[in-house]
Amino acid sequence: MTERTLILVKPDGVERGLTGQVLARVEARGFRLAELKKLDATREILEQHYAEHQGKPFFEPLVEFMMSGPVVAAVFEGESVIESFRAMAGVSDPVKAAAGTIRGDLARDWGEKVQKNIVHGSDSSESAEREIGIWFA
Ligand code: IDP
Repeated sequence: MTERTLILVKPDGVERGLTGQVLARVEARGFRLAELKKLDATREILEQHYAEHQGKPFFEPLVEFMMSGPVVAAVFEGESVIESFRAMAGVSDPVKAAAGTIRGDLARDWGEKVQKNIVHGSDSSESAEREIGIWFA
C-alpha cells in the first residue's frame, strides 16, 4: 500500500553529520523523498508531536533534547514505508537496537536520561498524517 511517513533526524544525528546517511538509506530502499527541511523545533511543535508522552518522566528531557539543536524533517512515500522505516530504524533503545539498523549501527547513547537515538519515524498512517500536519503545516 502506498503511504507517507514523517521521518525526523534528531539533533544528535544532525550534529554528528549523519543526516545524509539516514536519507541515503531510505532512498536506497526505494522510497521517494517528498518533503525536506532543516529547522529549530519549537516547544509548541514538540508538545504536539509528543502529545502521547506528556506526563511521562522522560517527556521534559525529551523536549529539551529535541530543542538542543536543529532537526531535519522529511516526508517519504512508498509502499509500506511506515513499517519499513520502523524496521530500518530499530527499537527505541540504542543498546537493544539490532546491528544493521540505523540506531543499532549509529546511535551512541550510553545510559543517558533520554534516548538519543538519531531518528523518529511515524508508527501508523494516522500518526503519519497527524505528524506531517505538525511539521509541514
Ligand atoms: P520511537 O521514537 O521509537 O517511536 P517512542 O516510544 O515514541 O519511541 O518515544 C519517543 C522518544 O522518546 C524515543 O525515540 C526516545 O528518544 C524517547 N524515549 C522513549 N522512551 C524513553 C524512556 O523510557 N527513557 C528515555 N527516553 C525515552
